[in-house]
Amino acid sequence: MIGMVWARSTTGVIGADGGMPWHVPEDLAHFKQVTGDATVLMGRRTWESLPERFRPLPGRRNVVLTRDTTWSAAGAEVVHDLQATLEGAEGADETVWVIGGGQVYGAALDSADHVSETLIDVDVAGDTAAPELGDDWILVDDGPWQESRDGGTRYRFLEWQRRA
Ligand code: VY7
Repeated sequence: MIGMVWARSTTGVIGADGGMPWHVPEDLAHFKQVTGDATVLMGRRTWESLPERFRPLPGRRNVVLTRDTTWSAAGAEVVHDLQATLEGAEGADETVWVIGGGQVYGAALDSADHVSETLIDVDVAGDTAAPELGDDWILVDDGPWQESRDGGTRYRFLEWQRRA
């Protein structure tokens, strides 16, 4: 299974200045639960965006995509070929969660069969967007709007699956 997990504003923004421009701790807990003990695949910029004490993301195999053949980081398994990595995982019946960012979501979209989306009800400026899910994506679960205990920002969880 190749899944993608992201949080985006209702206006489509997933990132600004190397971070996520809102504060919703419930989303971080959701992200941790969704990714479980699976492999997480991220771009090098997303790796750099994680707070240092959470790198690598604990309990998960952390795979980092970069074109830079000199790049390395403790706890990161470096790959340079996204398609080969995803095909290898599918062949091995391994679950991979693509966790960002914008470039990697775009490149992995056609290989993914599941998207776990958090909608954040904010209108913020950003420099990174989530890809559009086309007609071949079906909403299989939509949670209610909830209010964050920390600041009251509204958010909801959606689950999408690619039509078989
Ligand atoms: C943000 C963090 C940011 C600030 C402080 C802690 C959804 C997210 C991602 C990726 C959130 C982040 C964290 C939270 C998760 C913890 C580690 C610390 C863990 C995504 N819906 N939300 N993300 N972390 N792809 N999709 O990068 O993270 O999982 O252990």
